[in-house]
Amino acid sequence: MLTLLNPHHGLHVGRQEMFRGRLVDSHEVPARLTHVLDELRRRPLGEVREPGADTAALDAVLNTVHEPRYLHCLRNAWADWVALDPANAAVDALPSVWPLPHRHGFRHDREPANAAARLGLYAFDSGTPLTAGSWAAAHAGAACALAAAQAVLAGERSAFALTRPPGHHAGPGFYGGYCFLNNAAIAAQALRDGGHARVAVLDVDYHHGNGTQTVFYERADVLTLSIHGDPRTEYPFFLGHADETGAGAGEGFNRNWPLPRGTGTAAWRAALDEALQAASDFGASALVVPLGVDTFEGDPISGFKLRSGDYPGVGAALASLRLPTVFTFEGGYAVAQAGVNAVNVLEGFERAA
Ligand code: SP5
Ligand code: ZN
Repeated sequence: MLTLLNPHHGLHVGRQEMFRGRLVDSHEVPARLTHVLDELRRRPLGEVREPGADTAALDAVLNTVHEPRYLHCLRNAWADWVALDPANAAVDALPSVWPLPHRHGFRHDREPANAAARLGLYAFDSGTPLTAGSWAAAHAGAACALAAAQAVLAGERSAFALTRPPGHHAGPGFYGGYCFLNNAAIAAQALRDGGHARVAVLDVDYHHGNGTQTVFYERADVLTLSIHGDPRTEYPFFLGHADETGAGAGEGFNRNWPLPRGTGTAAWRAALDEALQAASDFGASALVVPLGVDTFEGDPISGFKLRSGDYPGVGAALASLRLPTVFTFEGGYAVAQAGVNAVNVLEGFERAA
């Protein structure tokens, strides 16, 4: 399996995230990725390459998945944050005021001139620190996702976008959940643009892939599937229920498997089998897997009970679809085990492929 490595991931270093009235240390740290890379060097699965610059293609796919004003805000967010007050350079940018939906009367069509307030228009939580290098890291990560899709379009059976910050919580015009640009949606869109008529996204991260669901919710050409902690008790709380099945032309092209905290391997694998069947019934000709390993029993912020030894079987099950497949690296906060767990999935996929 070809790996597309984000050489600039380390430019995004969140210091703190807001959690229950306190700023706590960021969970989404650079070492998550370096552990995966170290494990890939111990158990090589193929070439590890940095993506070349395909600026025009990247701009095109970014502008399809995300709104221009959102991209503009993100690109300039750090400079604007520091311009607001030079002292801001010493702290991460976090929002603290939000416009609730229109039914509450707030407007979303005007961007505040105040850079801190502006973040509230685009961020849906206060747990996603935006730092000096966040845009550079996320943008280079999107290039990895695009390059992974392009490699698959050129004939690779599979490719792995090894990048952070992660992406599956980011939507057309919003960031959150440690995510800024939706790498999985970018890969899926690139596969569509490259000629795959039907693309399935099967999200196995512990958290609901709300961003990806929202990007494709009214579309019939990309089936979005997510297995995750039940949003009644688990982040991101406000999306991810089983009755979200798509809208308009996309009706019937979204499915969710919310599972209770404490879910173990057997029940999780049963949901995976249903999701694989859905992808197969859909007639997908390509697959994108937002690969979070925060389903691991030792994850500090999650509640499923998968063990390291379960992950090769997860990879083998994904390979059973026999589709060209792009993996994007998403969550997984048991940092020291993230490498073993992620590479277990990929190696299990490779062996069964
Ligand atoms: C990509 C991804 O997995 N994003 C997950 C974002 C979860 N953010 C909310 C985390 C809540 C953190 N709880 C802190 C517990 C401190 N002991
Ligand atoms: Zn997650």
